[in-house]
Amino acid sequence: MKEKNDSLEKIREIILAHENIVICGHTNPDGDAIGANLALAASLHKMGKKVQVLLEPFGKKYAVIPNSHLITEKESVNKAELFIALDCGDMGRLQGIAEVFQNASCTINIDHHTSNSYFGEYNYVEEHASSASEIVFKLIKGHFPMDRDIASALYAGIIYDTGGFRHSSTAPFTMEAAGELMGYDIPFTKIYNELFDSRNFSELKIMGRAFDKAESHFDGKLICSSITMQDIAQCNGTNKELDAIINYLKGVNDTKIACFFYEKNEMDVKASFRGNDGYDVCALAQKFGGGGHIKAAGCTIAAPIAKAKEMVFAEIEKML
Ligand SMILES: [Mn+2]
Repeated sequence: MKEKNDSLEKIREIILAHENIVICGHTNPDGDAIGANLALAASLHKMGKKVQVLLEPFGKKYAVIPNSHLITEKESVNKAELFIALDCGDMGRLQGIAEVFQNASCTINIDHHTSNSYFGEYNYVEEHASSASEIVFKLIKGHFPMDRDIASALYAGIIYDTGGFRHSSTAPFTMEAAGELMGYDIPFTKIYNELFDSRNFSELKIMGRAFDKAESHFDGKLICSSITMQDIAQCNGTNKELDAIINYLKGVNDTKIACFFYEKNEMDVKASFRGNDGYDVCALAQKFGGGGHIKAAGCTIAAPIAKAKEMVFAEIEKML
């Protein structure tokens, strides 16, 4: 039931035909959303386009991704000539400005989420692509400007979404792209270390708390943990410091599915899921109005943590 993609040539043609462009990554952006959006923005900026890139505030480790000065406050964007959604599975992830998207003269949706709803006027969705950054590499390579900073951003996005070339989405083309990007003399060791091996002290403390609270269910097939607003406050941290936890939960021997819950506010709990081979956590997330990839997905549930866990566990029990 997937809809048809437009060609990359068509996408380039549409971009070239517009001068004022808004580019928007998904809410609570990760390394790929930031890398892909800043790379495309910088490339279009270099071509002389007027570009506004929308990314919500992100953790300190992503400061290694260049060109964040191109980011605009979303409050200042109320109309768009061309609106490009990049690394967003659906309009609900457009940072609450779906209305600006819908009112834009022209829209493009470039993404790699399995659950993508083909919500653009023009769409390029490659669910097997390792990252949105890999797609941006394909889009601009040989056609739009590339330089060391753009290459650094794309490399950061690719390694982030592949977990450092580990996940099954890593393909020969992913390595070719990364190899070509390295040719721009990018600080690849620094990028890797910043994204995967550096953290604030508060993040370390929150991780410790999450590991201490980890629970094993269904004979160890499900590993789960949760963090409350109180936990975050007691560790002097923020909810931008929780990204790494889920991957450690997934790494426990014999785990089939890992879940991590945190309190976003008094009303909502954010749930993240990781699945090992044979377990489709995108389908799980979609049951709660979320989405993502087959092996990595998430959703927001309007319930206290205990209730959200109960609802999610009931669905997981059916999957195991
Ligand atoms: Mn992505």
